[in-house]
Amino acid sequence: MADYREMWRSLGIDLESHDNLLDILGKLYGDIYLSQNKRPEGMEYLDFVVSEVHGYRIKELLDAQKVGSKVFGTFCVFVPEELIWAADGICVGLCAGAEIGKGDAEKVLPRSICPLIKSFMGFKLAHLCPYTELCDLIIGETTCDGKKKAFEIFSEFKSTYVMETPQMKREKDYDLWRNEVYKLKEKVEEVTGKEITPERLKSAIKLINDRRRALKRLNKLRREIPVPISGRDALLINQISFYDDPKRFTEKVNLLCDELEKRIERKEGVVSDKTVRVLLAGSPMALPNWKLPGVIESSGAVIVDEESCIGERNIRAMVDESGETMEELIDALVDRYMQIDCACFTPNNERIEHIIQLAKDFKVDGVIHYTLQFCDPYLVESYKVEKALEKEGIPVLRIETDYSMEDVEQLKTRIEAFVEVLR
Ligand code: BJ8
Repeated sequence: MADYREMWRSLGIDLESHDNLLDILGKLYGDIYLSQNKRPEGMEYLDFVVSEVHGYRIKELLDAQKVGSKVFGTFCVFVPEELIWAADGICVGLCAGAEIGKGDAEKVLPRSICPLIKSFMGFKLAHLCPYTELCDLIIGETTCDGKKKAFEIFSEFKSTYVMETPQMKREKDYDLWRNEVYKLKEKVEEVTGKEITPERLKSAIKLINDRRRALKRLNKLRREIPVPISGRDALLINQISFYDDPKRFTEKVNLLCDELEKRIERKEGVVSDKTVRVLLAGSPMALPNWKLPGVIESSGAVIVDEESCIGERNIRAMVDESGETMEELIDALVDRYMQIDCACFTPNNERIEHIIQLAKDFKVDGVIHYTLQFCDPYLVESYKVEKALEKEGIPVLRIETDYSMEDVEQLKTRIEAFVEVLR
């Protein structure tokens, strides 16, 4: 990696702690990713992106800012990023998947709050995320109570705008959300100084739909037996989709899919066709949260799909591209985003239907339902998920964990036992 220390210093990054962070991440990546056998060649690009996660991409974003672009950071797939790209802005999904700056975060947040929230606060307070530092605006949302309240505190340290997300899907909730989408459009126009015209919005919708199409294509290939790519690699690709340049990323994922299709023709899997197949469902796995996938795939199973926001939930629905007027295009965004089946909604039966459908489509032997500690929406919903899966005769294992490595051995014991039963 080139020497980026001057660039990080200019962003106010705590260089010493940052060096430690990169060392730890490098080692973790080596253990979980580079140790895998039969990885597709197309993963080289993803390895490069990860190795330059705080380098090359940050430089690209700073260069874009120098010529007038604005960068927006988000923490939820509910933010309609098409509006940002339509104003020549750049949207980055910020990392919140590591136990970073925990001590700093716990000075302003309760200890018993979800690790994802603690992580985004910790990254900011410990000055360890160049993305957060360079963002012109952070867009938060009122999805769960923890996040909603945490953004009040976060906004003391970084310019933050919060969207109100509905909790139900009635007519009046659609109206509320439509209103919020229009308000975000105005906010983005104010920050960027660019007018979002129907033409620009239409082309931004196509840009992001293309990325979703490529990820959908990748996911579909994972239905094959033997599966041509590991769950760890597929998760990584989904994680990177949140911050890489969308056009370049889409091209690379499509190239990878070409390679995987050839593997499938040759019946060449990343693991044998006898390997236990699992669906991983539940709370999102933000970068660099690789703990559980690492444990599962070193316990004799392969993850063939993720029912999560860093996976299916983010790519399932497309935005209708046929609209011409601003009203039609905004309505298309509203309809698409209201199809998200986050556990923050009540009722949320469609999520349970989706999980059952995915379990069948991906021919899984069992489901691992994963929840982050203190994530009430997914923890509470796991009861209904488990009941529905049992009714279908699909074995399920419920796991609740955080970002620390302390429970790895315990997780391994439970998962190995589950895999043994499935086998
Ligand atoms: S659309 S899942 S990305 S809110 S912060 S709910 S882990 S307690 S992130 Fe999410 Fe949007 Fe929904 Fe997806 Fe739980 Fe933590 Fe809340 Fe969380």
